[in-house]
Amino acid sequence: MKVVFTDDHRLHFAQGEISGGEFVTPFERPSRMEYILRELKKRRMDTIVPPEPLDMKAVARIHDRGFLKFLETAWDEWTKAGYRGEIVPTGFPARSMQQRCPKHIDGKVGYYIHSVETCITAGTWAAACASASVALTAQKLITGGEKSAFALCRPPGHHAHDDLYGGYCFLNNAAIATQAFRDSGAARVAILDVDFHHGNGTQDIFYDRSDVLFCSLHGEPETAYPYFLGYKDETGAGKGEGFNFNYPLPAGSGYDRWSKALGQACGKIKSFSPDVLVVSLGVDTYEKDPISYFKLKSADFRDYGARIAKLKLPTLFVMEGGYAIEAIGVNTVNVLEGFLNA
Ligand code: FKS
Ligand code: ZN
Repeated sequence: MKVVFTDDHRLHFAQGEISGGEFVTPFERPSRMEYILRELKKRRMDTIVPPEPLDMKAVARIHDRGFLKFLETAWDEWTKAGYRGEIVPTGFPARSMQQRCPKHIDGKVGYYIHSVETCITAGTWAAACASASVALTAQKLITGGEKSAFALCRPPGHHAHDDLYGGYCFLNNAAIATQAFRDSGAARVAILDVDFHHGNGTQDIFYDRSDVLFCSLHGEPETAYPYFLGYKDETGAGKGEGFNFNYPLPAGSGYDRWSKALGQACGKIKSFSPDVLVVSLGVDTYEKDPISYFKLKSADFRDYGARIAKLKLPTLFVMEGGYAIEAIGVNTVNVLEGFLNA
């Protein structure tokens, strides 16, 4: 399986993440990629392909123009306003307020963000673009005939809506690749999101569409980030009704429970009979993940990789989360190896 990757992800490394009222070193940090690369090398799965230059038109198929302009110019505007820290919002267009984008950078940040742990820095836009180009290059490999590919994306993407960033995500890599599959001839695309966190951005982007099926297994929104989306009764809207399936699971869920939900999601994917599958691959379902509460063991990742392979679909794996840094490589590559050896 070819792995698409670039070191440009390093351009995004915020100094801080707001967690428990403190500024801590972000959980989503550059070294995550080193652990994954090391494990890929160890298992000789290291055919690394660099991304092609970013096709901004493909990004604009998913994201709002004003949002893209904001991400591109935010750092410049922020520093020109005299601010010296990383970009953190102060006010939000909350319930009962106007949903209009203001002119001042402070207002714009509040308008385009949905959760404040995620800081923008000088290199964030370049890194987000590089990450999207990784996903698009891997998508092209599959459109060109590869059975599978791994887009080793960073920063991640599944929390990014068409016009909102947050949850460590800026551009929705999986959604951009999904739309690119559609635009290059695939009639139906299924997305399976196995990250611990609900893929709120991806769900919202395709919520009213019947050409893209979205299935997500995640911590229940009552007790897990992103808190405001991911309930079971969110099944799609309009034409998209019946093309969105959420499997929220309670704290402490182990592989037993999790793999039953996976079986249900796989059933939905089979009946949808897609041309291609996009897997939002987060390994923060691991028992020792510092910010999540499922209890998957390293061997379980191999097992579910093999179960995904049983769908017998061209499959694009897109990297999302995973914060138990010493195990992130083993768990990620276990999924890929389980898939390849099925
Ligand atoms: C820590 C709270 C952390 C934010 C969690 C974001 C999870 C991101 C992710 C992604 F795949 F996008 F990286 N709240 N006090 O893992 O879903
Ligand atoms: Zn996650």
